[in-house]
Amino acid sequence: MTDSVPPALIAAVDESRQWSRLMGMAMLGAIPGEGVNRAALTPLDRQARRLLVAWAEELGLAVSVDEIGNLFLRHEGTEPGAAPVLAGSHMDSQPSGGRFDGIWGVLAALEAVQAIREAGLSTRRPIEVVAWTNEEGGRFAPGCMGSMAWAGYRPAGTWDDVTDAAGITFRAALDAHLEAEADILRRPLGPAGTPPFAYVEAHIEQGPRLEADLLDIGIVTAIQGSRWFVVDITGESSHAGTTPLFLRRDAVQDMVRAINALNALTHDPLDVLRFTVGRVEAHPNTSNSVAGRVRFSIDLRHPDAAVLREKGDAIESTIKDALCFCTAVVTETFHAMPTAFQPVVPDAVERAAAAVGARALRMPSGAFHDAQFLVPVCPSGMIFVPSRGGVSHHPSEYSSPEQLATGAKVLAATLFDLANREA
Ligand code: HGY
Ligand code: MN
Ligand code: MN
Repeated sequence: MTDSVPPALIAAVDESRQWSRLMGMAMLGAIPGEGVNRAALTPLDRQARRLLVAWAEELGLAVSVDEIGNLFLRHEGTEPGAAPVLAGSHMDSQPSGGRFDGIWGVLAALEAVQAIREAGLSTRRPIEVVAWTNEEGGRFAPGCMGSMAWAGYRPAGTWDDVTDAAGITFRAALDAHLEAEADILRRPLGPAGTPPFAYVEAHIEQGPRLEADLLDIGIVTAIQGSRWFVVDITGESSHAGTTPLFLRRDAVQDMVRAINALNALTHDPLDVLRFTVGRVEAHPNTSNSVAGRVRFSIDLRHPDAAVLREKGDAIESTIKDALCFCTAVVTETFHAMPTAFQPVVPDAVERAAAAVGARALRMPSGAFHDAQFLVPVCPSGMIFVPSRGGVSHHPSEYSSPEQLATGAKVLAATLFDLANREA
């Protein structure tokens, strides 16, 4: 243990308290296989937030919410006017998600602040635990709406007309959400004049690297870029039994042609480029009608901006050249270029991991995170803990209580370091 981190702080991180809070959250939206389905801006999401607020208020943290639903829990420093250190992640899950993606980062930040206070330590700077709205983008696409709006990357009203599967708009769901949380102090959207001193996000790795290399901590240095598209293919629905092929304008068959062409466009012998079609909706979606319309999603990722630009910009023409009988409209809904973290936070994480005695590795993130949108606002960074089998976005996602406690200790040491820094 180096002298930069008070032993009392590390000792105050409570593995079983953090684990039982996580398991309490996992009950809200529990699905078979120990998974979670807790979409953003739903009653389940609000129940989880109320549980978090209750724990925060027990601790004496000041709770506030902004106009896009980002939730903040503030630990006061000895210099209240000093730029705060932010730490957190997201509370919404994938529809067939796990118990740790996002929510652990929020609870680890709460655990770190609680450990600082229970160790009898103070910090110069305030520390604000944050839960960003709609990171996953499962119900309302794209993801990271809360952090993008807060950081000014996109205007807050950008997604008002986005609808979920039930046709509810993001605006309507957000208004209902803010109404339900009208008792919580409202705060302005954004850094409100003084940017945070730093932002640190703890998150499960969602990949196999740390487990395979028998490591405890990932010191995240960068996040690869992501581009999302929605493709609407329009043909004509007709009778499956009576319509001869030469008369058909079959949107499903043309979608297959388009996806085959996209597979060729995105083929990467190095297996670095990630191309995924995860969502397909056909209309009228019956077995005995030729599909007149299809909507499918594209998720494209790469760590090199030039590759992401080149391949992403070729998607629309590749699709249109592949169609035989239908027309297509291609809409880009998410555009996040590869992002590198400034050295301040990764360096602090590295020192904290050493102080805690954790085996750590500097590594990039294959998943996107809210942290990437904080980079233009303040020095940002992330802490990874191992994921069993590298599995995530699946009910069997798992990290052990010990692994998560080590992550919370490194987060606590990192926050204590940053929150006591001068400039
Ligand atoms: O999709 C992602 O990369 C993140 O896990 N939401
Ligand atoms: Mn996540
Ligand atoms: Mn996720």
